[in-house]
Amino acid sequence: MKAHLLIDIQNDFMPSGSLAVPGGDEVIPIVNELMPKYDLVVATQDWHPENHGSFAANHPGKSIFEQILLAGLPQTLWPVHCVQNTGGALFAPGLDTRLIDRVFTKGMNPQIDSYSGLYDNGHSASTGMGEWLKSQAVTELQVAGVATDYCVKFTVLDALGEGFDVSLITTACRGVNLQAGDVDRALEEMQAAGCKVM
Ligand code: VGL
Ligand code: ZN
Repeated sequence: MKAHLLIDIQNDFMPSGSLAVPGGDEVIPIVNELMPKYDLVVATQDWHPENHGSFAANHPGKSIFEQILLAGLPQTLWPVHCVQNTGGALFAPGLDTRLIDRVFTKGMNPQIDSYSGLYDNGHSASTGMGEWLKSQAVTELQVAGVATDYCVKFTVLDALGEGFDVSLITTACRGVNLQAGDVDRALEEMQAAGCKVM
């Protein structure tokens, strides 16, 4: 079975959102057209409590994009984004959510971020996605969404680690590029780990 994996196609990652990914909205028409071609469509949703430790606003004196240690792990500080039950956390308008079979939320623990759709950044808790995909006999994943250099990359690396055959649909991914070249380096890292780049 082959699944389409849609990463964080949410308002706050669209060009007008609080953690805007340039061109993030351009992936929507592409994935809408692709979704019907898969046995299953699975989406992730970044879903943070207001007090989440990845928000610069929760660390007085710290700035957005600064690096800190959060419960012992390196953490980039982000603008407040994808807060549970706010508009910013909703799937972006135009995404045909009727074709999504399952949604996995991530990033609920205030003490640890979760870029990957499968595990938190410390690999201490599973979202259940990998287990569920295996229960559905899925062996092949084709990944699209945002951001290429964060949540897409870590989802791909974890999925490869779980033994899935993973391809990245690069035309349907957009990245943050906080530092010039981050997206290119992320693509190289994913390929080196065994991901096919389409
Ligand atoms: C993401 C930063 C913080 C992403 C989520 O979806 O790539 N990036 N939270
Ligand atoms: Zn987040």
